[in-house]
Amino acid sequence: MTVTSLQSLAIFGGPPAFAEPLHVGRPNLGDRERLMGRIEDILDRLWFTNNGPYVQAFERRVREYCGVRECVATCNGTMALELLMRGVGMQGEVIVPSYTFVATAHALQWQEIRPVFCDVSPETHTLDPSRVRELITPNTTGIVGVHLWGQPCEVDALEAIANEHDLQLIFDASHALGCTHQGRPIGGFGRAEVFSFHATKVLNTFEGGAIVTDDSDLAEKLRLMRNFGFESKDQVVYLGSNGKMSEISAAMGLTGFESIEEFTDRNLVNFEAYREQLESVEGLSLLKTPEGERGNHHYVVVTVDSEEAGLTRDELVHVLEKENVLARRYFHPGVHRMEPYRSDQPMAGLVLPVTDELSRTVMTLPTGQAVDAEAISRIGAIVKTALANPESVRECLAEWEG
Ligand code: T4K
Repeated sequence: MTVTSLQSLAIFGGPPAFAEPLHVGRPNLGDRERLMGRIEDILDRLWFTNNGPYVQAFERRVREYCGVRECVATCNGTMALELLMRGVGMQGEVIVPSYTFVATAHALQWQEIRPVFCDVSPETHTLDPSRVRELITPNTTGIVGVHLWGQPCEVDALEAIANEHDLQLIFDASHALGCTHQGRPIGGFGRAEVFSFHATKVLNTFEGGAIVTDDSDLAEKLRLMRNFGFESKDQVVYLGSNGKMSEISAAMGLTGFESIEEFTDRNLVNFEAYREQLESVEGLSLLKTPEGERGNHHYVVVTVDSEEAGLTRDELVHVLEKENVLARRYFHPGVHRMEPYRSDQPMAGLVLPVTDELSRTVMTLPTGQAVDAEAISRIGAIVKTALANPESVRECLAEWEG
């Protein structure tokens, strides 16, 4: 059902524009038959995990794709971050953005390393290097840059700061497979980078992650740490955990890689369709990939200026939810406002004005294979209809809440 008038909006009792929910983060699926063939093969071989042939092939594929020497595949992105942070010797304090998924900070805190929250730039939503400098103390051992939304963060400036102060620099590239910085694939920057292959990511292994690096000694250590520290049968030479990727996950990843261009092309087409719908709407701005960089457009990120638009981000999200468009308020309310950070660091917000503003004003819209131009045009019509009548919409939402 296409929304054409105020009264046809679902908040006023019209039928939802979509019969089924449209999610942010619907998994991308490659060729189902090839996946099933690989799963049959895994079942026939009775080799399910512990560095099997599919995991090794997946690691090779990631290495080629990112142009790096080493890839250590893991059971998820959070475990990859934890292993890497420990592997490079982070301790004491580490500087991270608060405007990220909570796992970036949890991976530090889990190991009793204090995340020191740094503000981001309003243009890119990634770490503001000038703010990073201000937060360095004698206890600082590292910096975690996040390529949020698949937008490369300010890699060169962060590298300069890390070199100057002798700090470990790693990147949380969970969103950034397929992105480039100055023509070089994300994956080869800093000491190492981490990808997430969670179901909601551009390429997924159901659950999964990987650490990529050019440092072979570090990779060797991480491989031991990923497998309880086993060097060979019965020989444990290191403190380790269980961070291994399973064969079925790797099969999913290999299958996804065969369609990766299709996934990113579709995201780009969707992004352009959203741009056509929303770019000229007063009070809305779409985050664009910086000039000269390549993004994967896996997240469609819209900032809502309520003064200009007439409705707040939260009001617009409610309108969309009633239409079965499940826009997300990533990354609300900012990690520093979540436990345990809210209690441990109650003053952190004082130096995070941009983070607070973004977490109040940003929403992400559905994209990926589950969305097409027709769906986006319907979403555009909902947004424009609601924003053309902000007072009536607000009154109606107040009634829903009442
Ligand atoms: N660093 C960053 C910057 C990250 O964004 C993440 C993860 C990590 C580190 C850690 O990586 P992992 O350890 O997760 O590999 C989701 C994901 O669970 C999380 O992986 C992701 N970031 C984050 C941005 O999004 P939630 O709590 O929003 O997930 P959930 O369950 O609400 O799912 C999101 C949407 O996706 C839902 O609307 C429904 C849809 N969905 C989800 C799943 C799991 C599906 O349609 N099918 C599915 O199978 O965190």
